[in-house]
Amino acid sequence: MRVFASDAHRAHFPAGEIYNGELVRPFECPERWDHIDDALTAAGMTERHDAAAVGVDRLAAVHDPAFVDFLTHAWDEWTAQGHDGDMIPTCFPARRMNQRIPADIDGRLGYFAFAAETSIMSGTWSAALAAASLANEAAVRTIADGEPSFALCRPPGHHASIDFFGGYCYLNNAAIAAETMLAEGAERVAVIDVDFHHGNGTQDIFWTRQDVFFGSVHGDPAHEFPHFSGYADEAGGGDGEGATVNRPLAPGTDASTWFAALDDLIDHAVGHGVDALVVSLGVDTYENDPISSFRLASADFAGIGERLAGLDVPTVYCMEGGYAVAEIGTNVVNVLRGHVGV
Ligand code: Q9C
Ligand code: ZN
Repeated sequence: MRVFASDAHRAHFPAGEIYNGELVRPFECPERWDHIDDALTAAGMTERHDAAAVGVDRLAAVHDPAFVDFLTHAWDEWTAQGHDGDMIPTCFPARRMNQRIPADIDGRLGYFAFAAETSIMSGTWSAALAAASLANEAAVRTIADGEPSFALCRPPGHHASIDFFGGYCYLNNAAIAAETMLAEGAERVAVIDVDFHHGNGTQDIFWTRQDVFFGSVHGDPAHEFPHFSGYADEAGGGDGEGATVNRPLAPGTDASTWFAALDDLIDHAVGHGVDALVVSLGVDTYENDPISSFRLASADFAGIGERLAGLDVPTVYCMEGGYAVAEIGTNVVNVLRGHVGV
C-alpha cells in the first residue's frame, strides 16, 4: 500500500463547529491525521509520497469553476470586509428563492454551502487543494502500476458537490481520483463509499453517468446527516440510471448487517463491469465514534479491505470521516492491511 500524505492539512483548523446548539471544537481536527500517520508508521508503512498541485483542469472535471473561484478567494474577500472570525454560512437559498449569485461575501458563502458546521478559515483553501492533489496523484500512480494507494486526505471530500461545500468537505477528493483514473485509461470506475454518512457530493457529481458507479452504505438520512440525500430509491438519473446504489441502514446497525450491505454494493460494482476502484474510506462506522451510531469493532475494519481487494482492480483509498481520534489510526490501518492481506 503506497501512502500519499502532506503536512499541508495543518493550515486548516477552524475554531468552532455549530453542534447541538453550541459552538464546539470541530470533530474534524488535525490530530486525526497525526493518529493515522502514527499508526501507519507503527504498521511498517513508513514511506510518504507528496503530490504536485492538481491542475485546474482536473478540478474542473468535478467542480464548477465559479465554486473553485469562490473557495480560492473567499478568505481574502472576508478579511477585506474587516471580519476576523472564521467564515460560517448562515443564510441559504431555500425553495423558490432567487438562485442568483450575490455580490456580497456573506451571500456568496451561503450560496456555495449546504450546511453550517463547516467553516472556512485562512488555510482552508491551501489544505483542501493539497488533499485533492494527493487523491489525484494517487490515482495517476495506481493506474500506472496497479499498486493500491492510500491518500490521507484532510479535509475530507465526499459531501462536497459540483458547486457546494459542507459536512467538513470542500473539494471532492474521491470524485477527483475517479475522474483522474478515467483520464489515465480506466474505462469504468466504481466509487464505493463506506463512510458512516451518505456521500451526497459524489452521488450528485456522477448522478447521470454510467462510466462511474457510485455505491454507498450509510446511516439512513431520515435519521442522520446529510439528511436530504441517500435514500434507497436514489439510483441515478438520465444516462446514469442504475449506476448509483444506496444502502441506508438504521442507527445502531451491527457489523453483520453492515457487511451484508457492503457485499451487495461490491456485487453491483462487479455487475457494472468496473476496471478501477476509489474507496471513500470513513471509519466513523466505528462503535465508539462520537457523532455516529453504527457498531463496527476495530477488528472488523480488516474485513472492509479484504472484501474490496476481492474486486481485484487498481484501487485508491481516500480518507473521509472518523472522529474517535484515539482509535482512528488503528481502524484505518486495519482496512489497509485487510486489503493487502497482512
Ligand atoms: N448529529 C464526514 O464524515 N454533523 N462528515 C453531523 C450529527 C456533520 C461528517 C451532526 C457531520 C459531517 C466526512
Ligand atoms: Zn462521515
